[in-house]
Amino acid sequence: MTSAKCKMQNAKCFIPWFPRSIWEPGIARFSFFIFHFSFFISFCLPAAGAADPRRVVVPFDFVSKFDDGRYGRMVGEMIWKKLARDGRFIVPESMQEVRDFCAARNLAPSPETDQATMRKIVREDFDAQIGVWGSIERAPGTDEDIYDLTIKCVDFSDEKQPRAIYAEKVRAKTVGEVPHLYVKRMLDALKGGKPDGPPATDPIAEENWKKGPNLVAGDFQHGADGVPKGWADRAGQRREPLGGQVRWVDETDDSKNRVIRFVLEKQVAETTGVMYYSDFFQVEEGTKYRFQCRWRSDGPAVKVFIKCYDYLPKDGRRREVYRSQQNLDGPKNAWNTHAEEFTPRHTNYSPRWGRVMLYAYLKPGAVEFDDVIVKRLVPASPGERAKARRPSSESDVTLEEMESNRRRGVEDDKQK
Ligand SMILES: [Ca+2]
Repeated sequence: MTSAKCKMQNAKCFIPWFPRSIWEPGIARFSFFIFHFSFFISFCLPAAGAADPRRVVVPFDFVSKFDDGRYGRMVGEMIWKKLARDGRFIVPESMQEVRDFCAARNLAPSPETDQATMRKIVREDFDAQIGVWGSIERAPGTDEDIYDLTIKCVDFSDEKQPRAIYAEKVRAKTVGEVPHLYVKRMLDALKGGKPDGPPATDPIAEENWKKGPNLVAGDFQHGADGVPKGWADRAGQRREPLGGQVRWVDETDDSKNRVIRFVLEKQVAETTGVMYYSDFFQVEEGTKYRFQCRWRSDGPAVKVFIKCYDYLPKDGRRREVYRSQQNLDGPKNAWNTHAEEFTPRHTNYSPRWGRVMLYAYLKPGAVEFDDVIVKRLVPASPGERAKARRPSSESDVTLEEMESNRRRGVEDDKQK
């Protein structure tokens, strides 16, 4: 009913570069697309929005300079098709219409496009909430089937705090990985609200994620003597007491919420960076875990390491034998959620304890962390449990690699 009214109104509003198909049946959805420059129908927007609660997603052609955009258009087309078929979101009527509209307005989203510009394109030009864009380029100096892929999927619904739904920058080893791995993950994140990591296909794992205990005290709400429960009382390369580089404070815009704030001076940002450890928690080799946290940065690059340790009697101490390095990517000055799975393994040792290391570096500024979660998803297979210390062919981390990782330590982390 409302949509019929809108369609009628839209029909009066002649927009020369739109093909006829946008007024065809079943496309009340497309009326979203042209609201913003149809002045006299603006009263339809809230009504139509209420009638269809689905969010509007605009996929853009990916940039592909190496073949003049051909492959990039294929990726855009593929994403559009998958979204259209899924039906959970409103999408433009076709990629051709996205293309025509972009061409008419000189819009060219690329991974380099800054957040404010993307927000304007998605919110104002397209009157949508979510944008998907990126690039795909043949990897330099490699054979033809290897591609550098960047995917960005951001929800701009909240004017002030865009939410990164998915961000990936990877080298795809085969062209098949693009649709089957990365685009699939992006779509799963979009549908399930899970920002990163593999799709939620394992019901037991998801049940464990929902109901299992958090292995870290990650909300930073409680503590004593200026130290949050479950976290170290010192921080940074020099293990200084909290209150300097790392502070346990109220969130700036929410005095009821406690967070961890890193404050990085230029000199520190460009050298050691700042790190902060959780307490140890028990892990079991071969068990799959999921890490998740919320974070916000106004400049520094952010990483998280989940380091796992074995106990070496001859050294009389714990030794790091596994680490999951997670690179957090998302818009600046906005709360982002990062989630990623990891499975501690080692060829010769048995990871028994883990701890989370929050880390920021590269540029000066402030980073906040909150709601850190580590949960057990899938237990180790019986075979893996029996492994003890016998070499495992499943492990892809050698002792030598772990050793060199350990030696390189933070030096490694500084180089993006
Ligand atoms: Ca909190």
